[in-house]
Amino acid sequence: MKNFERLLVTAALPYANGYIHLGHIAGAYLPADIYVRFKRLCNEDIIFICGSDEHGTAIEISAMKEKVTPKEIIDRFHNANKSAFEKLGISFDIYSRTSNEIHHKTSQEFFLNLYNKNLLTTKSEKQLYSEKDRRFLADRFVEGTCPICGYEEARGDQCENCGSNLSPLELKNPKSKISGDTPVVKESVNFYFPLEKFQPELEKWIKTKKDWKANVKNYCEGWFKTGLKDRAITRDLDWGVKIPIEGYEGKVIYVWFEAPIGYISATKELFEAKGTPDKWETYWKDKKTKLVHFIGKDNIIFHAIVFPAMIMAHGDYILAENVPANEFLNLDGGKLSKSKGHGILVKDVVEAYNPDVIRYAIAANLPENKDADFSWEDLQSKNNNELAAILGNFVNRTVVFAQNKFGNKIPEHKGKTRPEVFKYIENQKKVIEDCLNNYRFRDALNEIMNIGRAANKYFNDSEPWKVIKDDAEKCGGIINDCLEICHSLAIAINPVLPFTSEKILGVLNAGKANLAWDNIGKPCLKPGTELGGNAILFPQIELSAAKEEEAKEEDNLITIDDFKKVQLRTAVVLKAEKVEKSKKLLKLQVRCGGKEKQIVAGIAEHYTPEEMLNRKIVIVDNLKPAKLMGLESQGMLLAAKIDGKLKLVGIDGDLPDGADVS
Ligand code: B3M
Ligand code: ZN
Repeated sequence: MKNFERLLVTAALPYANGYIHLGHIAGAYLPADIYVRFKRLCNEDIIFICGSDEHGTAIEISAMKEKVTPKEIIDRFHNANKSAFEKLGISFDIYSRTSNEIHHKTSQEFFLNLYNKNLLTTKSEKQLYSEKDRRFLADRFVEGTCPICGYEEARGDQCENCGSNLSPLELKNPKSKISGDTPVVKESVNFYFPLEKFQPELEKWIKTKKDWKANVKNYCEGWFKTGLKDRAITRDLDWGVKIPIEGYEGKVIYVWFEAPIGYISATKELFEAKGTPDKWETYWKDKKTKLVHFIGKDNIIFHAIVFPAMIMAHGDYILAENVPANEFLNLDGGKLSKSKGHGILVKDVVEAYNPDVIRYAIAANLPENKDADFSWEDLQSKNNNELAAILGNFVNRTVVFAQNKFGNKIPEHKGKTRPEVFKYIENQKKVIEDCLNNYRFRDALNEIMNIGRAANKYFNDSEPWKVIKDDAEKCGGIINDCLEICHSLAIAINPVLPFTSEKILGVLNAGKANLAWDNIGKPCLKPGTELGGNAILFPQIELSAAKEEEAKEEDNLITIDDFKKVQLRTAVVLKAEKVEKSKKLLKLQVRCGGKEKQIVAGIAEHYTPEEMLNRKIVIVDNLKPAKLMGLESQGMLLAAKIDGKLKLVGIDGDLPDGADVS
């Protein structure tokens, strides 16, 4: 076994082009977080790096579709994802972004390093170029007629009608998706990374990795068998890291070449913020650093083959010690993952559930060796039958007993020795360590819960409710034991359930002074300490609530008849005023056909009364009246919301009020 002095843990950089969902969490972020939190408890020197991957065609395409800048897209998703991770307790030391200048600079330096060593080759290829857009058009920026089936809206890379793989040059009547311009064929030169040349070195390196997971090793061996091919590492695109060489204007470094360099840039940024800007080098250059990449299986090729080859080519940086990639988590048999529904997005789920319950349900079901399934029913049953029944129950019964019989204080432990269960816990500590060190997080969690099971058994077997009747001192010893076990549990579960760990420490009034992995199984509490309030750690989750989440996903399609129940009409605003003592509400008087009605709407932070006056809006006319701040509202107006900004739904052209909208 090699001895390491510090750890550098990375988790795949999510594209800032969509919201992260539970599948991502199971693939990389939760296992990484459990690992990192465990190592922190062991007092190891460790940093945890992540951030948004903000380049690539997908982002440019999204921007084009929404008619906004790529910057708007990445800002939206970067912020949303950063906050979703935080709410789920994923404890990155930094969540950086690849649009940061430091990343552009670091990637360009990396690129130049290889270029100056004459490692990069170039190839000239015919590509479509639009004079009007003044740029080469990447596959997905071209549309035209499929040469196979005649479908007129075939994409540059694929025909969605007949499924054929295409190249933009094969399309008939190609058109730029940006401007509609007809492109011409031009030669374009791009850089290639000599991956083929690195195959022997890579194979040798991976052979030494005896402890890599089989799924990762097999995957790499598959690639070696086919033989690695050189890869284009630049693209004719606008959005991305510019090629730092004259004559290559209008091209960028391929996103998959620069994204992993993002781990290095983010480390630089982290230490710059800490005021020790040179320290990043120890983490990336000293052989005593253990580098671990947590990723989902679709990223294996880049983290176990391409990035290591880039590092070999560069020469100054350390190689990964492990790449513990997970398989996929199927969300409700694939149903949820396919729907774009909100049910599985982290940002939504953390609003609906205790984040630790989500963490538990996923950790207990991690797709470590094969794909796994997640369902709301499972989450509910894990909460009620495991978290509440084992962990919550033990803490609760112990604390309630101390409250009722020992004046809410930690009773003294007068006996000389501790019962057997403490030996068991000390041993469990080693068992759990072994699982965690070997990236077996499901097993680790099960062993952690076994401490909870043993704890309940100890409580039952010792029968404190009987002992109290004739030996208060002995009973005090038992409850002291149980409170100490609560403390051990708070430490052992901390990597998986950090919020709950903190709550238990609060109940014990123990503070964080003894929150160290080594204290599992060791008495740490001070007798006489008043206990904090008793907490129900895991309130029951009703099946119906879990089911409803599911139902929302399944039933988000409505029939035309459902829709027809809603009477949408145009209306004109005759009067608008602020509602006293409310930041959000405006009181509107509107005319809708022959009638006038009052609508109280939550738009005051987005529109002033003056802006509303005489405006044509769309309202739900047949809404049951409701009272808001004591004012009757006889309808609702339609507005669209994104990122907290609200815009009224408008009307195209000149329609009178009272018109039906359908
Ligand atoms: N953004 C792909 C993904 O989110 C990519 C990972 C980059 S890690 C350097 O699956
Ligand atoms: Zn076709």
